Amino acid sequence: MLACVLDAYPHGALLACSQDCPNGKLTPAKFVDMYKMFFPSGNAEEFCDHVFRTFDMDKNGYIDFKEFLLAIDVTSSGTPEEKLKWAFRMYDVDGNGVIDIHEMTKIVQAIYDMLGACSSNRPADSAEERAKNIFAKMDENNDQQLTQEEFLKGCLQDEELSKMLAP
Ligand SMILES: [Ca+2]
Ligand SMILES: [Ca+2]
Ligand SMILES: [Ca+2]
Repeated sequence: MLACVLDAYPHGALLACSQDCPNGKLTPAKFVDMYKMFFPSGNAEEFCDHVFRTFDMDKNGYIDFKEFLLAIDVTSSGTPEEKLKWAFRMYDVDGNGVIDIHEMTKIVQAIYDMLGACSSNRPADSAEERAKNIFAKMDENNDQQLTQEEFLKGCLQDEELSKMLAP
């Protein structure tokens, strides 16, 4: 369901960056603009925040050229495992090294919002149900937290999950 999202990402970012960011710095506002070109009918802002946070490695508020290249590299030619590690960082909203159910729900909701009116892409279950299902599948030791290991293992074992979380 998300294949189009990350497919669109590298090319769109490249475009936005070369045209609008002569100083090589991609700001959150530019980033959202770029996403809106691909998802005009949905609300992409929240999802963009999460993607931006993931790519802004040094947390200085913009994506510089080096971060940008790294992002392009991972999203276009990274191994499944590398992509999943990036996805894990996106889902781990507070950066404490584990994903809890609230973080999972938040991201899934943001993805749903972005897909918006694009109803053919939008699954029938709610974001909360979806997040719970993902969690149940991945949380091996039932401690209500997903470690990077559980996340990677869960995705690599389940193609459908993998496609949804890190297309
Ligand atoms: Ca940065
Ligand atoms: Ca966390
Ligand atoms: Ca766990």
